[in-house]
Amino acid sequence: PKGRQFPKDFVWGVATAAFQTEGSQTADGRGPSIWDVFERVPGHVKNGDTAADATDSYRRYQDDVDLIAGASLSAYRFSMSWSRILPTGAGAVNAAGLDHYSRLVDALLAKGITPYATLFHWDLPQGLQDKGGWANRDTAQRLADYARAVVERLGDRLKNYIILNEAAVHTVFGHVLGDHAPGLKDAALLGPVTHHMNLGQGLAIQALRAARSDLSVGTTMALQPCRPAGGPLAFWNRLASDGLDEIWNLAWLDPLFKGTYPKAMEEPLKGVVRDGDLKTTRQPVDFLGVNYYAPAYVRLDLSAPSKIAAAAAPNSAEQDAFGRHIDPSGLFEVLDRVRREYGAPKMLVTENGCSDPFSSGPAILDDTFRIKYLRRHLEAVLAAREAGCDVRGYFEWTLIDNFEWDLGYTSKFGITTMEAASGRRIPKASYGWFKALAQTGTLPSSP
Ligand code: GCO
Repeated sequence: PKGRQFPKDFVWGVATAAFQTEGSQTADGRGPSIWDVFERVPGHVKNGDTAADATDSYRRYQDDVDLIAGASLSAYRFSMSWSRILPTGAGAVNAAGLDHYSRLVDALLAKGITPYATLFHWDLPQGLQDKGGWANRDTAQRLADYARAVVERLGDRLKNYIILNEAAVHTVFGHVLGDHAPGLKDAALLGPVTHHMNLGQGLAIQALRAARSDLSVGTTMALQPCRPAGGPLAFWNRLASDGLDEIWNLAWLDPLFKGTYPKAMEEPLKGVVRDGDLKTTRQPVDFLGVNYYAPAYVRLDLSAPSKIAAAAAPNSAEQDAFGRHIDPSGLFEVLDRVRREYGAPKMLVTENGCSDPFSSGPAILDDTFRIKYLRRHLEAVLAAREAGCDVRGYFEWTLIDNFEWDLGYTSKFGITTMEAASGRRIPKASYGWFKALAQTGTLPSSP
């Protein structure tokens, strides 16, 4: 039926990130990133797992490309490792690092797959962290240098760029809560890190545009509807929820689309924003990348006043194995909010997916749980399109079970998995399901 039909030119893809898949951490002159340092500290990553091997995708990139082609997908979103290209984050470009991405881009194009490259998916060169990382304003310029190095070498073939991935996660989990690299726990970093990433994003967009006029440039945000818990503290829960919404969503949307910051960022940004900065953060983009997994449920935590917010999901909420609450209406909500409040930009869902409850044994290949999750979220995409949202594509997270940050290899988001001993990739049921969808554009109504 027509109501379940995606347009012919809808972009179907999968997404991955360099650190989660590549391995080969010292190959061809790669310098260390903050995640290399962070993952080696006992207690940081579950089971002491590291991404030293990951899915071996640096060496097996052709296998990955073949899988993507085998699923009839038209696009691949991967990220580049900054410290392969600029091993210390500054100074001379490492041509051997760029060679790898050049080979990957060529391999994709040879199969008719459009590459979408994310420049920063959380793996800052450690050399830049040693100078303060994103708390240091200078890092914004370094991001622009990196963008320039990439486009000079690859811009003739690589046309789609995503500057940042989920800067909110990197800021809050990496610098305020400490669960992610660089592992800092300092609320005072919220303002500087947020602003310098927004500034760097603006400078990088300008650098790409200056280098070529034929690029499609965007950025990717982790948009989450923030939902207050009810009950006797509903009024306070609403305040906490609105505050989180400003820090998590608006602190990224507003500077890019409007050249402003929301009220909750006023104090954290004191002394950080300089004259003219908000002209730089406000850049026209060719698309906004939206990553969506779950809403954030919020209540004011009176027992721990240092926290502004604590989880407060309804007991009834269905969860994936990651502990995320499954609610496709949240995807509709964020897409429609961007349409209404930010000038209806072209959007791509650049990540959506779930962690399967069956993490081992033969059941892992029979991932009906994932199929159902994807199907329900794609219904939300169709509904958003019907409501006027200009959503042009959908990238499933992720191509292959990989290194899930602080959770190591325990959390599995892939439509394929890897046989550890051989490195062989094995498709799950969802791989075949997604392939049929990419081929027909028709969303089935079950499971
Ligand atoms: C994200 C991350 C991914 C995660 C995914 C699953 O951008 O959140 O891009 O790296 O693996 O979200 O948790």
